[in-house]
Amino acid sequence: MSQPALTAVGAPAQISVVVPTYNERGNLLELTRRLDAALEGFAWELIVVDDDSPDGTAAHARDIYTQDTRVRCLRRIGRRGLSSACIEGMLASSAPLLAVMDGDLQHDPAVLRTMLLTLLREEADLVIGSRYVAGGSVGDWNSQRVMISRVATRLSTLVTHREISDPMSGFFALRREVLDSCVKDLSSLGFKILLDIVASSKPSVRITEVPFTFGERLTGESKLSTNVVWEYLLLLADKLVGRYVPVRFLAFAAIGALGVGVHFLVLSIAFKGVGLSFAVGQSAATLIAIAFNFSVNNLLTYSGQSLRGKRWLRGLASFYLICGIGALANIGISSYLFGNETSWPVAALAGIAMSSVWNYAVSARYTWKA
Ligand SMILES: Nc1nc2c(ncn2[C@@H]2O[C@H](COP(=O)(O)OP(=O)(O)O)[C@@H](O)[C@H]2O)c(=O)[nH]1
Ligand SMILES: [Mg+2]
Repeated sequence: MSQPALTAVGAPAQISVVVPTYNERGNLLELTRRLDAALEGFAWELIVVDDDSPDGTAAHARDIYTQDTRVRCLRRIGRRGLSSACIEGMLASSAPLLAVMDGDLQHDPAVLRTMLLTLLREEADLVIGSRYVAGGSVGDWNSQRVMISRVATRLSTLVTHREISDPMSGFFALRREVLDSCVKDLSSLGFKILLDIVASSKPSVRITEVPFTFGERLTGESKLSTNVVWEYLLLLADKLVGRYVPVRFLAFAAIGALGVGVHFLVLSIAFKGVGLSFAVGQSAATLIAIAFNFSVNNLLTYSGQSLRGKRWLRGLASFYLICGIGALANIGISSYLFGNETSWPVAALAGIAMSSVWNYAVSARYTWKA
């Protein structure tokens, strides 16, 4: 039986511009104005995805909505992460065309118009605003940042298998189908959402680049954190081997190996240096190594959801408990194997593997609630 049609209210958006924000209050109004001017003739909407910025960006976006209902806001609590913000913003849209750009006006809305026209002329499925094709530029970056960007671009071909001059760009537009066909394969780690999409999309997706010059930030400051390099490596690792082993587990295991180093350092200072008993030294080393592992995992493995303040203390307590049970399981399994004719190194390794997987899986669930 056919359903009665809904009464049409408002024109549907043809294009959703997704803008991830963290402390961009001072830039939003001007961004809206410039989009309005640049996208004249398009039915557009702006989806601001704000990670609960302390400067009140989300509340400001809602204020702008009262004057211009094309401006919407998705506010995320207790989360950080540019890629995941962009993905969730795009998933909150129903428009056939999507674009992603920064909220600080370093990406010129006039270039966005060119990108949309390219999509509408059916010349491509994904259009990248590139700083590295003829006519584009990074603006006034220092030589170190240019060098890092160049190395990262070179590395990216490991996962994209395509010649793209600027796969690290945060400025691009695409057809919804491109996102729909790869969204379940996205890593959503770190800052490089375009690279994630290109690496996950089919070779048949047509990609072109249009030049643009990276502008000056209007107000506020860059959030480019010290974690970018680490998060970039996690993304590459996830794209290369994530299908076989969770990349977070690899990070967790690598940090665990560093923890062994910390353990020996503390033990040798306490036992050999200060002259405490072995049992006391070993206990102190164990407690410190677990705290070290917790802190580093909290910063790196779980950088998008790092625990702070009271939640940090509660997390540390749960991590002690989990690792304690893991150690008992380790001793139990390895002793059992050793008692059943397994050679001692193999028995020991099996115990370590077992407790690592336990510590990772249970702390992911209870300590970081990943
Ligand atoms: N939602 C969200 N947006 C972010 C986060 N980090 C950065 N952004 C936004 O992403 C865009 C690019 O970040 P920006 O600091 O300008 O990086 P830069 O241009 O490379 O210096 C800006 O609009 C930021 O506000 C984050 O953790 N969450
Ligand atoms: Mg910026």
